[in-house]
Amino acid sequence: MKYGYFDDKNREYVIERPRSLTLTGYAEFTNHSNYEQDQVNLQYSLFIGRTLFAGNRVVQQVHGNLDALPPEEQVDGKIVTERFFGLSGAPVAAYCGDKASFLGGYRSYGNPIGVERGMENELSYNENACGALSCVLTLEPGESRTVAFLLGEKYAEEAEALLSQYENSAETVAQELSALKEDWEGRLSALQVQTPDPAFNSMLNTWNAYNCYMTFIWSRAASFIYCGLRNGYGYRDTVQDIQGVIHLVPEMAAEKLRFMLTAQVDNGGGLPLVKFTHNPGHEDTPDDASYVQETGHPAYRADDALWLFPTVYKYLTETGNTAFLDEVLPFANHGEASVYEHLKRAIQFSLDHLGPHGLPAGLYADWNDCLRLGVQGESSFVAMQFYYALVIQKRLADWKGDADYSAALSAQTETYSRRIQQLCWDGDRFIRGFTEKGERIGAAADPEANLWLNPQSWSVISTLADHAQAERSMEQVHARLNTPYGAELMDPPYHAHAFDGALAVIYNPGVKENAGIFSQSQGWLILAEALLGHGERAFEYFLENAPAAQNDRAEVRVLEPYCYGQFTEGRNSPHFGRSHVHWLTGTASTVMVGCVEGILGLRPDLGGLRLEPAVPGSWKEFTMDKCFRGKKLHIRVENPEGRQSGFHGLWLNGEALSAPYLPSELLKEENEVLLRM
Ligand code: IFM
Repeated sequence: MKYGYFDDKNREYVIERPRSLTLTGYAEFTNHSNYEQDQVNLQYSLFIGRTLFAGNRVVQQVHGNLDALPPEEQVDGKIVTERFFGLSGAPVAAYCGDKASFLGGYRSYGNPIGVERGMENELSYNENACGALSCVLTLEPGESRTVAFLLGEKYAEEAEALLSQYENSAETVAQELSALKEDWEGRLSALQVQTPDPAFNSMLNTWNAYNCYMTFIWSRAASFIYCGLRNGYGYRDTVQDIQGVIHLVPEMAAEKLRFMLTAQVDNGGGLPLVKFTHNPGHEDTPDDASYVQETGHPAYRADDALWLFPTVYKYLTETGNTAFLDEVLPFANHGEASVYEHLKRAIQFSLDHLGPHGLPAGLYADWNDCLRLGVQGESSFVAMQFYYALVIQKRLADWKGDADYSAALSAQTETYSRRIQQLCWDGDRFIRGFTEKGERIGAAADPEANLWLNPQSWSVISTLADHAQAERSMEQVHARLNTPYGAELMDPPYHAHAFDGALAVIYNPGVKENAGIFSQSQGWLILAEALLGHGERAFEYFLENAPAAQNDRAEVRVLEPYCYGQFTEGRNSPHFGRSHVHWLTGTASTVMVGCVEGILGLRPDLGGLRLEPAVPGSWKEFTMDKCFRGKKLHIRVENPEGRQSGFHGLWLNGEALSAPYLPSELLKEENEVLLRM
């Protein structure tokens, strides 16, 4: 008997008889809403759950035995919660509420018995729960039907109401999907670019931006593979993560920035850990034993508050909202001050904690968690951050007309520039710092870890390095640290010559801080090369590490092809190129900044927007649609001679400007900008 035929024109098999299809939807419930409890306290979390069937849904009750409590009453802070997995648009034919019954013994998600042989309406009581529902649809030839599976945490009445909204699911689902798409397009629309490189476009327009939203919301504070559930936000991580979304949602970024400013102690230092229950004005600090005991953080970290400078500056220059500097915000412990004063105190904090060479003292650690130079140790990375803080603060002081302070900052900038240069330049590289015993770390003669990435890129970002130093040290980076998967954090890895605080030695060589390719640093590298006008190098560093550019070696990288990971295993690992710790990584924001400010050259300052792209010579033309201070910019960049950087001409709405700079007062609501390189 013939049931159909092959349609040559449309290249498809056309079935001519009705077909019955069984559709099965499946979702797993956690036992407990606190996933740590769920993982490690099974003697409790397994025995509070059960599932039941309610016509069109499997309901999981957590603490279901408390259903006799009068409203508003709790036992040990607990009440019944209900999650559901429901079906709308077709009657349920069979269900299952027990994960083990659904999968079947010695089976996996690839061949669940509940799909292969059908479900037998089992429920769970003290087992791992799931929601599985099937329906049988009979379709005439050419007919299509849509049903919706819904997952939620709602009590019966609301769950019913929600499910009933999807009875005619095709239309509702299409509407919701398009609303969701619109919502995301809105969040991503403040910067959209079209360059000749599809991986760059995909990362910058969508996936890197999405990754930045994730880190912005969660910082690095909730992950199965990143510390589990932490008890608060890391200061430096969170302040850095804000940078990734400032160009997209500046006001949302400002809210978080305010929050982080209120986590600054009145001595200017940042609280290493900002509790989820943070109560500005009333917090203990690392000077109090209670804080140390509660958070596990024994001391201030030298770099925490210094991250405020680039982040606040990015917000001010992106928005032009310099009134932000005058907003008064509380300190974490007591007192309050303007944002400008908060920044002054951050500088003072570093000045109050200088080490024996007169550089900011390491305190507990710098950006590198595995580098303990000691309380009196001195990190060149922090010294450069401090120098950059002075440079930024001077720009702000000049903007505010704070002449005496500006003069003091000028003098300090000179002093620290000279000091860092004298102490940290080692002929062809900047060293990594000094331990409190006075050992120099990262010098050319060291047997291990004699070249470090971050001091080289930060010497450029901070504007400390002179041109010759920048060229020389960045060349060293390329020659010694770069690999097809990105640049290693240092080389050679620690093994037999680690000093006392070189905690990186605990890791296998080529892994994490022990000469892994620490992807966050790749963002600074992209930025540094772009600031030097080296478009080819900046882009090479982008491509090496960009998820979207790894599809032809996905089996090596392993991580999802759309999100950044914390690190990639380096040359010293047998799994060179394999990446780890996805989503919650500072890489998202540093690479975003490296691409936006670096490669695309969109560099706002207090008066307007500088346009200084640093791109591969093969990019002959590209466009950028950007919202800037409420105005729309349609920027076309032409690069007929295939340059990596440099300025030939700029036209704003047809008028020629003399520099690659758009003063904000010249901008209209909509602007056509042509930049010729
Ligand atoms: O800077 C740190 C960060 O705070 C936590 N993850 C690792 C980074 C580098 O050590």
